[in-house]
Order: sequence, then C-alpha cells, then structure tokens
Amino acid sequence: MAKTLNVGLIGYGFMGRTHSNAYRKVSHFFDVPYRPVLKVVCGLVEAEARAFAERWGYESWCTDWRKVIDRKDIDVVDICVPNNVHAEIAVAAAKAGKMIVCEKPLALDSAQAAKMVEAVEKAKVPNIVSFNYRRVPAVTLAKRLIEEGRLGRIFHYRANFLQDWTISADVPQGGMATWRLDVKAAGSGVTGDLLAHCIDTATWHNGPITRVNAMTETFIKERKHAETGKVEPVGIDDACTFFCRFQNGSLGNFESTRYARGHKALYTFEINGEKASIRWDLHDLHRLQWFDHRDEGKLRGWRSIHVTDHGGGHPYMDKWWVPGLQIGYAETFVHQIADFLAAAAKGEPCPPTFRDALATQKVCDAVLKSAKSGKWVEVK
Ligand code: SOE
Repeated sequence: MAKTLNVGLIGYGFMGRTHSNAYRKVSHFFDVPYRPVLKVVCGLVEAEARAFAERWGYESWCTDWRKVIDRKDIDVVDICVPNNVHAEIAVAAAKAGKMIVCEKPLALDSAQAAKMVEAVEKAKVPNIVSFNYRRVPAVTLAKRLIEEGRLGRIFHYRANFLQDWTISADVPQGGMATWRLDVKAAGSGVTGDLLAHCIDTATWHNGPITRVNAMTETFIKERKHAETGKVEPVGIDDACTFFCRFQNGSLGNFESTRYARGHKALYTFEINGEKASIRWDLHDLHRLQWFDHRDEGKLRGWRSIHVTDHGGGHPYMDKWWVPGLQIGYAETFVHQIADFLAAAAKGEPCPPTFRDALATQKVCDAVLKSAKSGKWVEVK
C-alpha cells in the first residue's frame, strides 16, 4: 500500500494547474510508492486560491507561502510562482526538510541557482526542476536511441522554440498573467523561458555545452506595467539565437522568439549523426522522425515512428491506453511526478535535479553575456 505524500502547492497559475493535474492522475496510472494528497494551495489572492482549492480538491488554501513550509504535515513543496521567488521559497523548503518540485528556469541567474543547489544538497532533500519536455515519450525515446549509439558520432544539434504571443505593443509587462515580460520577475525573456527547455533537452541528449555565441533583440522597447500602470523600459530578450559547441565536438544552433507570427509553441529539434538522424516537433509530439543511413538504399528515407507502442518498448506508453492511442502535454508532468516519487522512495536523484538545472542556467547566463558583448563566451 502506497504511503501518502502531502503536497503543498505554491502558485495557482498555468503551471499550478499542470502540476495539480499530475498529482491527481499519477497514482491512477503509475505504480508509485506514494499517493499524493492535495493538502494546501497558496497564492496571492485569497479568493483565487480558494477557488483553485475547490476546483482541484485541495483541502485548504492560504496566501503566505511561509505557512506552507511551516506545516509539519507537508512532505513536498511544489513551486509554481514567478522565477524571482523560486530561490527564497526553495531554500526555506530545503531547510525545513521538504521534498521540492520547482518550475523552470530554476532561478533568475546561476549565482542564485548555485545557492539553491547548496541548500538542497546540504539538506539532502529530493529535488527536481520541471523541464517537462524530457518526458514526452518520443523525446525520451530519442535519448535511448542516442545512448544505444544508433546515431554514431553526433555532428549537429539544432533546436527552435517559437511563439508569437507578445507581438502586440499592447501586451503589458508584469502582473499575474504577463510576469514573463518583466525582467525583475522573469530574469530574462525567451532565453530563460523557452531556450532553457531546449538547452535542458539538448544537454541531456548530447552532453555539456562548452562555448556560446549569441544574439538577442528586444523588439518592443517599452510596455505598460500591469501593476504600476506606468510605461516602463522592457528588460527582457524577445528573441535569441545562439551557436554553440558541445563537449563531444558537435555544433549547436538554437533559436527562440515570441515574434514568429503563426507559431504558438513550436518546439522542434533535429540531431544529425554519422549513421542516423532524429527530428521531433512538439506540434506532433507523439511522433519521432528517424532516418537511418544503414537502411537498404531503395527503401532509405525518413520514417515517422508513432511512439505509442507498448510492445515496441516506447517509454511510458504501457501505463496509458492501448497501443496507437495518444497522450499529450499534460501527461509529461504526470511522468515527471511518477519518476520523482519512484526515485525519492529509493533515495536516488531524479533528473533534472537542481544541480542539472544549474548547468542549464549557466548556459543561459553565458548566452545573455555573449549577446551583450558580441563575443564567444565559455560556459563555466
Ligand atoms: C510561455 O509561454 C510558456 O508557457 C513557458 O513558460 C513554458 O515553459 C513552455 O512550455 C510553453 O511556453
């Protein structure tokens, strides 16, 4: 019989919903060692916290995150608030001995992230950062194929994350819905919000990034602040592209923007190896495109693998429906919680840990530094 695991969720926005849904579903589909119980949700506006608690089935709600940490009955603190508050909450939660799930990016910058790593490692508490796309079955399958050496030597890794939701100058910065545009709350723009996902997946697939050369642009220079009502300078990067070198000698090419008209969340990557190539697209997330040069010449070509087959050993899929039926974005968070709970019960780390996310943060810092100087920057 699984032990209960009392969850304290901090933040009831978009990410609070994805995580709540995962806690609700996980023990229905996975044989997890803990059964999550939604104990308390915390957020700034009491009426909204209460409404969220009622909708998702949290037993209680509050407006002060410290109360969640002070509660002896809370086992896991789940941080779904803007990036500028992650560090303070995570360090306090670690000191209180809580397990921690934290939204991405881990912090505003790598100096802050390093303090968070120190806190969780000192307290020896299980920790994970929510780079959820690793746990799309097709993305996990790509990792397995690379590990099995099927691509041979890797030459190129390229990734894009394209959106278009901030093109209008009327979109404000700051506040509950648009804090991602406020540099004080977010730390950076697309680099921390979108490229961090690509960097996490890329370094998981292809190893560390050692040097970067980047270019950023802020297309709309001033926006009204949703909280102050004043028109203020925009401090985030609206778009960022960078080249890089990986430690294994391969070349990387990354692009992210919120100004790609027509694209809502187009995350794609392509990996070219000596023997084979892989391509993946978030809009068709259950498919992995595979080209194998070793195939017989007349049949050689890109094949589209529908990553939904149990017998084929497609990651996670045996826990869902019958072969051929799909899952989606929401389930990546269920996989994340299932893996996290399994690892915690065994006393093992569950990647991406805070330490893994610190490595991603260091690449983001190097990218932003390079964009400022126009020079290559080493990733420390
Ligand atoms: C921003 O629009 C955002 O929601 C990111 O914050 C998420 O991490 C990404 O998955 C989708 O886009």
